[in-house]
Amino acid sequence: MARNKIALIGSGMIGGTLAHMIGLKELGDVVLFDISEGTPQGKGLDIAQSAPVDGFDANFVGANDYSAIEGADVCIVTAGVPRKPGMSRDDLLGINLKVMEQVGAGIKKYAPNAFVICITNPLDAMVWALQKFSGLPKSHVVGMAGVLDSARFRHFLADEFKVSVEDVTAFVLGGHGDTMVPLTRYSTVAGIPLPDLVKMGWTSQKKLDAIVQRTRDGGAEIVGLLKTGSAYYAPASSAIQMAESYLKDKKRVLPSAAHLSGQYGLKDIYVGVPVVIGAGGVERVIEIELNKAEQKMFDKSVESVQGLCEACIAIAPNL
Ligand code: TXD
Repeated sequence: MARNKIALIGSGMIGGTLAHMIGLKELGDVVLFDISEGTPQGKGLDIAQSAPVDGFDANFVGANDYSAIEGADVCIVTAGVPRKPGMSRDDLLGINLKVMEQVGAGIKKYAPNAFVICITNPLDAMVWALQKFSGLPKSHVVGMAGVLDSARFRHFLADEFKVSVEDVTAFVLGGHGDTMVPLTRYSTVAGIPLPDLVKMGWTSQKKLDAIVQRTRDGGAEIVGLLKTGSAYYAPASSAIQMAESYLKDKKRVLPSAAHLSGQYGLKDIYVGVPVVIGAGGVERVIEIELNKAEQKMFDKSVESVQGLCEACIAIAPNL
């Protein structure tokens, strides 16, 4: 059986990290694509030269022409520009929407059967636009944000509780970042919900609220520290968890920006919800009961995503 073929559309900070992690996990052959000449080729060659040391067999190709992604099983899209300090994710919309149009055309032409994971910001609007530009089935176009936001939440909680990150689960809904909806009653340490841990004196509600806010600001905190760009290690790890669930039909339950066709009372929008990812792509959207406070936060998140999509339509009326 031939190896999986994974195309990375965008070979910058996240793209290069994706390529390296895919090699180390021996998930398949990698095509690094970019408009920057030399970057994908150089990173591909460099990672290929690390393979004898780390013991993985895979082909790494760098390309500036979409034909190189022909027949890819998975496409992970980071093409576009990241934030600089002081910029919001939404500020990237104008530039990155045009990039999504080009990427959508390339995938439509050369990899129409791929499972596409979009990372480019503003994520919830870009993945919605990418699905429309590419014309791929909605089950095969998904956005990576919730796995990253919940990983940030899990890291801060594990740090607070001094327990293994492996025993902390987090449940987040909604748009990526500021309007993220962390569901503390569904987030647990070894199955013990956070509200119970507050009652058990493991932490205080005040500290928990601060952790939620720090998670919301997780991206901006790193942008402020790095100054030249945004996070790339945890975003790459998060996208790979989604790709692996597809390639190995693992049916992981992962928070992802998925297309809603009536779930949560919403239609023709992409927003962060828990989904099952398997060989069929996004196989199921999991609908949970929200209490009044959670519903209010979710509605606010949906509103901001809808606003971004309207801004996209104002720029590209054919959407
Ligand atoms: O959780 C999330 N979804 C976010 C997403 C987490 C972190 C970063 N987030 C966003 O990912 C970020 O705001 C950016 O929109 C993307 C990619 O971030 P990265 O840090 O990888 O940006 P880089 O290093 O600038 O890489 C982008 C590459 C770069 O090599 C450009 O040459 C290339 O994209 N690029 C293009 N490739 C193809 N086609 C076009 N038109 C194009 N324009 C730029």
